[in-house]
Order: sequence, then C-alpha cells, then structure tokens
Amino acid sequence: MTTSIQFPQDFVWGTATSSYQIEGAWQADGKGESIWDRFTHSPGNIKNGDTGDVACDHYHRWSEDVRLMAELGVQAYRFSIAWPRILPDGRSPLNQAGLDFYSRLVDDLLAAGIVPYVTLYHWDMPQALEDAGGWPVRATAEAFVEYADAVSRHLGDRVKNWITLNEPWVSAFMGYEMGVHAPGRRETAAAVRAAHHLLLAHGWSVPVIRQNSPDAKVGITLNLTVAQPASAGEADRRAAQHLDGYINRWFLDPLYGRSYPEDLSARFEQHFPQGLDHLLIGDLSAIAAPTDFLGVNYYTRFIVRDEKAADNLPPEVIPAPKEEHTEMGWEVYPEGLYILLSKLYGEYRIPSIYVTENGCSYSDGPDENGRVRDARRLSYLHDHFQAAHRAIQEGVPLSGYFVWSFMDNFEWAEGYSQRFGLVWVEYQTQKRILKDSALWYKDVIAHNGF
Ligand code: IFM
Repeated sequence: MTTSIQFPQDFVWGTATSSYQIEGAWQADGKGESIWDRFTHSPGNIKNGDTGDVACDHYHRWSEDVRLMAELGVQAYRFSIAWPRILPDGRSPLNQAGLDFYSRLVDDLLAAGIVPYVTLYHWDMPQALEDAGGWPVRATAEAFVEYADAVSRHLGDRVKNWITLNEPWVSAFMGYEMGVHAPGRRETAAAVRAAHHLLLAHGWSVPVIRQNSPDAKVGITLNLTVAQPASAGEADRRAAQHLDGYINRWFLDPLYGRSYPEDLSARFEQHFPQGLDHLLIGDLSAIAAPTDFLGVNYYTRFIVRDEKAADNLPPEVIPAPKEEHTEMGWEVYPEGLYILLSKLYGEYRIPSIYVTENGCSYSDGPDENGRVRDARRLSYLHDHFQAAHRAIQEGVPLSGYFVWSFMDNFEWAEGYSQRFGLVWVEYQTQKRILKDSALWYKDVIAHNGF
C-alpha cells in the first residue's frame, strides 16, 4: 500500500445512508405510506421478500448510531429525510412528529461535532403522489417544492448543506422504465417525463432552500459512471457515447445550462407532449439554477458494446474481463473515479464536488471473536481514496468524501442480501459492530490521509 497521502486541510470525511434503507418504523408517528412501502409489500419485487419495515431500526436507535459515528470520528453525515414522515399524503398538513424526529437527529449530530448533509429525496415518495401520477406528472415537482420549503424552514437554521435529489436517473429509469425499483412501472415515456420533472423539482427548490437556510450550500447528487467502448470500432464507440448520454449527460448538461444533449434528445423528445423545444424554455433555466456543489456517486465503470445497432438504448453492457468484482457484481475500478472527477471538472468547471457515495458490497461477517475482517472493503476504499487524491492533486476541487454506507442496510431490490456498511448490523438483534474497514477509516480521518 502507498504511504503518506495527505488530503487538503479542509477536506470533509463523512459517511452516508438514506431514510428507507435504515429507518424502519414505516408506520410510526403519523408517517404516510411511501412508494417503497407499497413496492416491498407487493410480492415478487424484492429478493427474499425483504422489506424496509424494520431495516436497521434507526428510527428508534438514532442516538446510538450517532454515538457510533462519533466514535468513528466522521466529520459529516449524509442522510435523507423520508418525505411521507413530513407530508404523509404528499401535500399539507405537515406531520410535526416527523419534523421533530429529524430535528432531534440534527441537534444530536451537531452536539457530537458532526455536520449534517441532508438529502431531501432518496426515493421514498409519498404513495399518495404516485397515485396522482408520480414523477411523470408535473404537479409532483410542485409538491416537492412545498416539501423542500417545509423541511428547510424547520431545519434550515442548523442544516447548512442540502442535497435536493439523490440519483434522479435511478428514480426515473429504474423506477419507471425498468420497473425494478418503486413504483415498478415499465413505460419509457413515463421515465423520460419523470427525469424532467425530477430535474425541475430540483431547480425550483434551490432558491426556496436558499431563502429558508441563509448561507446554506445547495447541490444535487447524481449517479455517474465511466462508459468505455469494448473495442476501437465505431459501433462500440457510439454505444459508449450513448450510455454516457443516457446516464451522465442527460442530467449534467441541463443542470449546467447546456440543455438536453442533442445526441439523445432526438430519441427522447417524442415522449414530451409538445416536443422538447417548445416545452422547455422556462424549464431549462429553472433546472440550471446555480448550485454550490455537485454530489457524485461512483461505484464502477461500464464497458459497452453494441454490435447490431449503436442506436439502441440502453446499449449492451458487457462484463469486465477478469477484474475483481464486488458481491453486487460490480467491477472494482478505482481508476474510473479519477477519470470521472477529472472529466467533470474539465467539462463543466464545477466549483465544488463531493463524492457523496462510494463503497462496496461484501458480506464478510463476524469471526468467532466478533471481529469483522473485511479486507476487501478496506482495499476498495484505499484505492478509491487514492484515485480521488490524484484528481485533487491535478486541480479537481473535491471537497469531501462520504463512504457508502455507514452501516449495512436494505439494498433496494436486493433486500438485505448485500452489505455495504462500515458497520456490521446483526438484523435479528440490531447489534452493530465496527468492521475492520471502519477502524481503518477512523485512522484515515484522524490523519487526514494514510
Ligand atoms: O444503496 C444504494 C444507494 O441507495 C444509492 N446509491 C447506490 C447504493 C448502492 O447500490
């Protein structure tokens, strides 16, 4: 392993979770039903029939979890707010008990010296809004602004870092096109419209959050990847470009004032009732509301091949040969993080970037002495930190890094079969154990490097 890697003095070391994945308590204190409650309660959607009904029971154990974070020495904690705890039916009235929960959490974090980074939407929309049409309907973006307003008014005095949305690509395309995430629909047109309304929800809420939370930093988190062609051939090159457009540029370009990318808009425009040009003039300037940072969730690269027709979407993604893969089946490719960060800064000149998620799923559990020797996670993080450091050395304004995830949790369609945590969770007893990677991360934080 390389020694003496030193990060900038003000670099922020954190860890991340999301509400549905850890909280449980799906009906507590006036919470409404979310699309993930409905989706997991419908048979056949989730591996082993798992649900987030209990998850890590963080809703009741939050104080213990904050203490564990403090023990790790993390400087920041990225968590999300469950929209249906705040607005059980999607629109007013507000559920004060839901706000109080997050208010206590924020106070406790601040008392422990941990800076809260709040994500407003990490996929658990109130079911009532889905019943009214969900993200494919423009009114959902308006409802989101009301929600963002309510939360930022209540927490904005103490929360100074806001992330509007987590991974809108996943919400739109995995939820409405592939149907593997809630709400489980399989309609491309709905997915394309959902993506647009998610971006609109983001853009409309940025000024509202700024108004309610003076001096706050506001951004959005995208799942971004590196799409590489399987060969030097033209069809593969175009296929890789399309995948890059579909996952990365369809979101990045409008957010950074470039409108939707032309190489894809021809294909997607049919899904907008009046076509892209007509509809979007006001929308595009709203979506491009200036933000303070971009959150990047990076896990792996995609190698792309399309022998038949480079115009197919999504193009064929082929398995990376011989390299190491995590238990999600994702190739370990730290170089991709360096490539991605450099490209983002080079292309869009983003003033500040955070890695808001990076991590890996390995199921290594406690040995007979109760120790979790997750050497592969440690090595994954080591190599990705190193790649991030290289990008910083070359001028990328990377401000911080949030390891996904603080603890093992509900991994969406995979249920509890995938463990991404720094902390082991024994689901039967809710016992938590710091894994070896967590102890190593503690050291990295303490030394601001390794
Ligand atoms: O667990 C998810 C998280 O909710 C969003 N980003 C990817 C993670 C791993 O799949």
